[in-house]
Amino acid sequence: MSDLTTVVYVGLGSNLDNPARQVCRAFEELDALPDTRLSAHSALYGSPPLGPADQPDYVNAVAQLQTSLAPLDLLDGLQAIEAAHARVRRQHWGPRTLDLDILLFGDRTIESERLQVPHAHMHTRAFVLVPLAEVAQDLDIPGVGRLVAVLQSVNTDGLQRLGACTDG
Ligand code: ROI
Repeated sequence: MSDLTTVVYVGLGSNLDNPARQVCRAFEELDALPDTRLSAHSALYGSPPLGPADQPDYVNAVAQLQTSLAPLDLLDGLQAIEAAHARVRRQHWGPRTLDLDILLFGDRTIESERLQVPHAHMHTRAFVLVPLAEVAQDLDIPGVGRLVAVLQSVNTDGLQRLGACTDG
């Protein structure tokens, strides 16, 4: 295995089928991806749905990975984990069993059909930025600015720190 050189941040979200368990299992599954290790993760956060309000609240978190995978290979791995969790058909902006989004891939900017990095909406979403700040205090979001500055401008109403994963 080559050096795990790139630091990647992944946003996790779930609002179906015991969301906290979905997210906690996903931490372990991320750590088990080839050429990849989970180096840190945030606490779990409860957050009201962005988008249609007639869906359950979400559990959100952020994982920090070290990987030697190429971006699209990592994306394939994340999509395989999502598929393994998905028992419910997804609607656009509707409820989901597990969403895994690549937020940042080292300091790279990526614009391809399958992948946009930095994630297009990350800098407006408290449920991404607040857990991200737990695992990356002093980060620069390419094209956006410093995480600590961006954090000042987002509305954190309703975001609730739920704490760590528990066994079981
Ligand atoms: N809302 C919240 N609070 N958390 C999410 O992870 C989330 N994910 C989504 C949409 C439907 C936009 N809303 C969300 O994909």
